[in-house]
Amino acid sequence: MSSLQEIAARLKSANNILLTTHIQPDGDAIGSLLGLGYALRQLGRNVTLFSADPVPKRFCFLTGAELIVSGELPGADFDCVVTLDCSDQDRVAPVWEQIKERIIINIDHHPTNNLFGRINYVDEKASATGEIVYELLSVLEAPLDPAVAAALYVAISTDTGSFKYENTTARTHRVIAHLLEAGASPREITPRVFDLRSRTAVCVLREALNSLEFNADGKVAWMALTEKEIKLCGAGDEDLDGIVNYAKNIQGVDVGLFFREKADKTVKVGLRSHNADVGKVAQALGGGGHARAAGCSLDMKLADARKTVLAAVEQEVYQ
Ligand SMILES: [Mn+2]
Repeated sequence: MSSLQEIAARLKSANNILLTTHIQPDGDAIGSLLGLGYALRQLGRNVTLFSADPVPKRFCFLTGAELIVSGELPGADFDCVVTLDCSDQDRVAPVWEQIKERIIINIDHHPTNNLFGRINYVDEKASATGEIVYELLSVLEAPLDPAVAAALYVAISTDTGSFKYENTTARTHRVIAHLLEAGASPREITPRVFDLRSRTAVCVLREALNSLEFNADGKVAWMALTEKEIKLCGAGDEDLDGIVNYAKNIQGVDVGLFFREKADKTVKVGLRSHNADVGKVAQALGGGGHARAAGCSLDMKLADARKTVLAAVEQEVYQ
């Protein structure tokens, strides 16, 4: 494993740097990208920010979000590529062929990281990649201005579920304290990132709640949406984010499930739990994730997917 000092030295000597992150970027992906991007620009480095998928709307208010290039990788000759929050090559699949020969600096916090970079810095104890970027900036002696602070605040607050998940540590709060001192404003950020919902998202949530059912003596709650229902609401991926938590957070429920029929007729399943190891269940069904947050895709009819997953989950719950 490399050190942040080594990474800082590389970044200071590189001429043309590409910063990129994973497909379907989340708050940690975008926040880390912007935070490191600005700081390197302030240090006079030539930096390109790239995300294969567009920046989700709720992060577009962040200063510099419009500078993130998405879609096609601009054909410049990068001598250094930094991947942020990516556990393996698949997470940067759309550009992997174009970047694989470059010096890749892999900065991440996923325990499953396969160290695909030439230089790897993976800190499993960090709540978010944004927390590592914060440390890298202090090694780089980059100034923390309000824009950098806001970007890193978004990275850390989203990956910790607003400081509620078990990855939240004392170090997380110390970093956040510095970000607030540097000008990050929860009052500006929270409504945009966490609270605001599009009408489409609320419409599709209503449909999902309408489908709510319980199994295993109320220990399992599940919701399901057909492709037709999703289409009628005009909902996209972003609108379906977090719906599964409404099932999980009902009193007496240990496991919440959300089944979603895709256009290709496969069924995407989100699994969340308080105690049961749903990661194990998802893995047995060809998916993956963490013990209390996992997912899988099943190539079967919605009703069959429901039966299959419910049977596996019930076995886990009654263990
Ligand atoms: Mn992350």
